[in-house]
Amino acid sequence: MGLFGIVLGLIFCLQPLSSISELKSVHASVETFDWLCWIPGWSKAAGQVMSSEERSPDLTSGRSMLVEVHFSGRGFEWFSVKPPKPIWLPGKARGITIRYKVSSLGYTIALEFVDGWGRLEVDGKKLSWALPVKEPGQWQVATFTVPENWLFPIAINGLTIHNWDRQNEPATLKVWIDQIDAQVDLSQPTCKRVCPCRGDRTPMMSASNDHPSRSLRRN
Ligand SMILES: [Ca+2]
Repeated sequence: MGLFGIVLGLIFCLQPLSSISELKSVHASVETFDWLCWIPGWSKAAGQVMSSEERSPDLTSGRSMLVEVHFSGRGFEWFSVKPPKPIWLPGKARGITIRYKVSSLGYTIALEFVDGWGRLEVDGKKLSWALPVKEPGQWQVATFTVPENWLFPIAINGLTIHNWDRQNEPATLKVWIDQIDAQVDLSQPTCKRVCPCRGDRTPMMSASNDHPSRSLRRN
């Protein structure tokens, strides 16, 4: 179990049962990119991942992850990066907030998820969210509202960048990604499923996130 899970476990253990139901909304920083970058996955485009000194302007310290993708201009290509392990979000994830900057318009940058049954797609639809890019070269902060009908808990499983709309254009795209936050609902029924004090084993419990940069704060 990673720091994230341990802290959550302590919160659950220290809460009297009568007050657990009041602990409904928790806001957590689940990935800062201050200490490590994600790892390249199965990709058709060439590219690399590196740590960058740049950071989102709403943060006062730390680094970001820079993904550089080289599209050849010879058809559909993609580049994927993944965290060392899926980042499981306990309870019901309500919102995922991410900071990012993209060097050019016209490309798809999608945050990928996996659901409680380990599925990457349901009914032919990928569990993903395409980051809205308004202006190239500008940091943005956007929040994804997680669909109510997903099977929880869910995990953040990576990022895929592709050139569907610019398949014939050779180009290098740079994407900076900074801190990801999650808003999760830990109401009573879900707490019963994940509370480590009771020895329950759930997907959240079995998937650790040993990331030293993860921190937790309660609203
Ligand atoms: Ca950072």
